[in-house]
Amino acid sequence: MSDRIVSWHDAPSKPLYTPLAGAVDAHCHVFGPMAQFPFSAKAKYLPGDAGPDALFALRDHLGFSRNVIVQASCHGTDNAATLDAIAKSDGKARGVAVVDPAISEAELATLHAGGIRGIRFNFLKRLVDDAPKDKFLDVASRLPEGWHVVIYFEADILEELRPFMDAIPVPLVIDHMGRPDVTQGPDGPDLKAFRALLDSRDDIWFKATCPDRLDAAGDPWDAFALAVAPLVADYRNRVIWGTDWPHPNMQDAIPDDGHLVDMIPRIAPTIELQTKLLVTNPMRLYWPEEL
Ligand code: 0GY
Repeated sequence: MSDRIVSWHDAPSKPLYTPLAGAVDAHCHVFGPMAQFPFSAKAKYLPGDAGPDALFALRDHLGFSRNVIVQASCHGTDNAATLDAIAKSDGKARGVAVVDPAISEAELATLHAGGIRGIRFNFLKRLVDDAPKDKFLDVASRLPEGWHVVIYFEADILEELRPFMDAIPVPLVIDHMGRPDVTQGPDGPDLKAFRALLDSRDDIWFKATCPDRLDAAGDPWDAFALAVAPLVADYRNRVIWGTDWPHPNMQDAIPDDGHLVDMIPRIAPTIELQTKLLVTNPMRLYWPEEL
């Protein structure tokens, strides 16, 4: 690794769509700043600094009220940067940590006090060296009350992961719908398999996120809109949305975050769907005590 990667748009447009009051950007990250929070020695990419000030400025620019900050792989299992951003958010951010599965109950309680409400298991080989299922299951059985597990995987290993996911005793949230090939359309094999997963348990949630990663045709990501809108409608009580800013490791086709926000009414065309996607559902997962 040499140069630090700047993976985000330097001047995102103002979206045409105005998010509802109380809307949550439920999938975003912070990087560093490196001088204060060095990246992991195992990081697969070395990003530029994208700290809490920039994240909160984007939140306000796009018209969101809150953030859920997901620990990115470049920070390994040291959640200090994520916790620092949550602490600086004035109660407007909570987070998802990545932990060493041997973490103690006391350390988990400290993360809870810092605003963490879930842990993330990342199965992308390009991002992490190993993903030990037995150890993941152990820590998943020891989480503080009300927490969930976020899982990031690609569509080709969904079936292989089914027994592992079945064994997780807390709610699951699937990043980017398990990265389906959206060009197959809403009834294609990848989304069919994903629907079968959702139908297997009523506590599996998902993020209707990342047209920029899933639709190679690019902005305005029509294939994504076509494939994902029916999923949002059919599973409206367990879907959330996020920008994915600062778009880890994106080097080509860096998305305009304003255009990402304009995807929302295309996948959630009614006020009811938008309220669930942006407000009620993320609040149920991350701020349930406020409902
Ligand atoms: C995402 C996607 C990616 C990266 C990470 O933790 C990470 O580094 O999540 C990716 O490269 O696909 O959701 O942020």
